[in-house]
Amino acid sequence: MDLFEKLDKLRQEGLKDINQATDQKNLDKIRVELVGKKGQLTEILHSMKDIAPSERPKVGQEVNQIRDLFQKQIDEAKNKFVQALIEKKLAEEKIDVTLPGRKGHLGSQHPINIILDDLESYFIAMGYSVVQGPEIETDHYCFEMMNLPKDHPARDMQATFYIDEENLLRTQTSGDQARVLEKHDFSKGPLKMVGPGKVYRRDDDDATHSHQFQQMEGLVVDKNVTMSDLKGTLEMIAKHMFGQDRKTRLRPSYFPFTEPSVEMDVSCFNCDGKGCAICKYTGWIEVLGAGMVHPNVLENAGVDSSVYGGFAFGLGLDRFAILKYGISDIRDFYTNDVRFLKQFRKEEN
Ligand code: FA5
Repeated sequence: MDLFEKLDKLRQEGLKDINQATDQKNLDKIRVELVGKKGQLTEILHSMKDIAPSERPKVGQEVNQIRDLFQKQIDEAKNKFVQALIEKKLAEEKIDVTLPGRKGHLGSQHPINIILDDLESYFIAMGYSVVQGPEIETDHYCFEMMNLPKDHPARDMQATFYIDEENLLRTQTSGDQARVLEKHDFSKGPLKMVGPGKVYRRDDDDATHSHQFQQMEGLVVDKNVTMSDLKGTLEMIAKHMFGQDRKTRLRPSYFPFTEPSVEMDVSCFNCDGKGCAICKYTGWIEVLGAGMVHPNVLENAGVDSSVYGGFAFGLGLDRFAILKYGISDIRDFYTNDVRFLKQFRKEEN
């Protein structure tokens, strides 16, 4: 068989092979065999040295034509495979837009966070700023700056988790008072802040006591702040939170950082003041401590107590939540029972 017959045979068989390719991989194999570097066409080109020089241009031309033909057929076959693959994918991944969508389940906000957000917005609207102090607090800010030197008997009022001599888990958010008082520039206006956060005490847990709970500190310092400003503020908070009908009372109390000091009680949600196990048969639940800022607290922070005075309060967010939602055990806030939390879920659409 001469070279032209060989080329003719290769053209026919090559075209047949390309037409019969089963998939892209198979087609690629055929391409390598026909037009690849070590393919049959290249082999024929190498054998040109054995033929008469006058024949060589003709053979070369023929080889080029066959290569172009193969390449064109291979490209067409490849396009067909790609097209078929796209169609298969489109058919498989078809979306039925008439199917109903999947329902997203909403989580619920923790009741204490609901109260916290509500109170924060309330105070912000009255021009207070919101500060956040550290949960691991120093003895210096938690007690000493608050007029509670070491060995002061009133330290027993708040059983403390000490980390070492100087560091402790804060028992109250009152340290925030000292921190902001130190920094406040009174030439720019009065100081009005609230400081919410977690606090810790070595208290025995019961229906209204937890060893970890949340407080919101409040502090207002300016010239001419009076006890009636404090009373008005506390009454407004209570009415805002519990409605007009809930009874409240202020009792004289003692805190080293305020003078005079008071505590506010709200009538028990469970017995409406008659007395029950939740309110320990008093008819009242204590929600906050407050008073007029002690001059020593101002002086300790470098504020002139002969010019400035103010009021402060520390309210128990857990107690607020107990009274607002009628919850009979504070421990429900910390056990993370989903059935309990679900009750505070906003309506799902
Ligand atoms: C204080 O912690 C003062 N720092 C409050 C204060 C601030 C007074 C500024 C004056 C000026 P007391 O220990 O009473 O005070 O706690 C304040 C509130 O935290 C209580 O009224 C109560 O609502 C809440 N509370 C106290 N102990 C617990 C507890 N173990 N579990 C849950 N809530 C508690």
